[in-house]
Amino acid sequence: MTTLFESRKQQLTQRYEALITRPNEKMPYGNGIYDRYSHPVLTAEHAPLVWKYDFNPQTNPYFAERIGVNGVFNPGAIELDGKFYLVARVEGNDRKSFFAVAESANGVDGFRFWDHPVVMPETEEPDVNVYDMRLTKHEDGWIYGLFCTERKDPDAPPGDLSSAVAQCGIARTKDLVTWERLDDLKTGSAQQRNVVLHPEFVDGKYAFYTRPQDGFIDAGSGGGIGWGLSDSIEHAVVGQETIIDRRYYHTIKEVKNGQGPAPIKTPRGWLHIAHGVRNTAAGLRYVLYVFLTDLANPEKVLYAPGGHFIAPEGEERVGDVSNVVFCNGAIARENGEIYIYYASSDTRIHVATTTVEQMLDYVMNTPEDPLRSYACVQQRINLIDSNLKL
Ligand code: M1P
Repeated sequence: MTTLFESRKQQLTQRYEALITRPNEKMPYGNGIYDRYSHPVLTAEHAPLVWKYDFNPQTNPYFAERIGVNGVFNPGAIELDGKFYLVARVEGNDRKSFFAVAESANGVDGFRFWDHPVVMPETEEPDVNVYDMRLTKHEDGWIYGLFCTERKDPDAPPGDLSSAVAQCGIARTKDLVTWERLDDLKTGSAQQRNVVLHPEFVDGKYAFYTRPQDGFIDAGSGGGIGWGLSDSIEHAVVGQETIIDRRYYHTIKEVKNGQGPAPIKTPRGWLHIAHGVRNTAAGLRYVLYVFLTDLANPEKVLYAPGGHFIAPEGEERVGDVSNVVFCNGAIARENGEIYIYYASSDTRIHVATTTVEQMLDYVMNTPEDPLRSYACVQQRINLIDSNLKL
């Protein structure tokens, strides 16, 4: 007679394999800028069963879940030897996040996690939580992973068990398996999140995109996406941070913003995907936007299309932190294809595909935000009138 253990194990294994091998189709129509897909590429359900269940019938007769996975989101992304790798943020039911690598042959479906999560070494000051890795293939030959390391605020008053300090952790690897942890980045800011390493040396130094902020949640006086140089990567220090992409009143990045993946090098400049945050009666709303910076001076913005590039749609709008899209991973292939991995509502991961040509067309031909309703109407009338003349 089949035991409960055996039948549950068999059913769940079949369901898991069906999920991993499910084809993912391009959604019809698109917007001419990128294509969305019918299914997320990674979800909590993609976590291998051996991560969650005790497979021993003696100790787990009900084949019950022992260590749950709550969400899989905000991945770093990289192509190695023609394969697509995501270093996802996996959040356990216990709210702690860790990193795990999933790989796919085509970048849109078939993502399967490796057997073991990443073992990220700690510094002398242990991390309480780590998340949101940005991967950079640097010209020095290493693959760097920069991520947020979060620890309890030592200055929080007694009883305040929520205040935290966020800083930038730095690790490097050659194969995504073995990671060498370096010193956390030092800057003049009380808190840092969304720090990204530029792929090339600038003036012979390591260059960082930063996001200075006063509080754990509030950007406060942190004016936007910052930029700074460091002599060393092993003991990285950014002495001077310059704001290169500011926040503005009544825009999609009014409350805060942050650099997404490492910028993509194109013939016309560095292509940046970033997130912008505004407040609403229903809470914060996170959308993605794009800008292009100068090839020789990556801190100089050349084009900045107004408005959002990707905003949460349909099921993307709902999750643990609803009304959020967030991107810290993209893959630009030699053939000009770009795979943008974005997470929705701190819950699951999607892909949008486009090309360098389409993105340059978007970034160079979309008007800037004119910052006032009257000016927006003029901008739209110009478009209408030139269309009606055709
Ligand atoms: O919950 C939305 C996002 O909030 C933070 O991003 P930011 O620092 O820009 O506010 C991060 O915790 C991120 O992981 C999360 O997706």
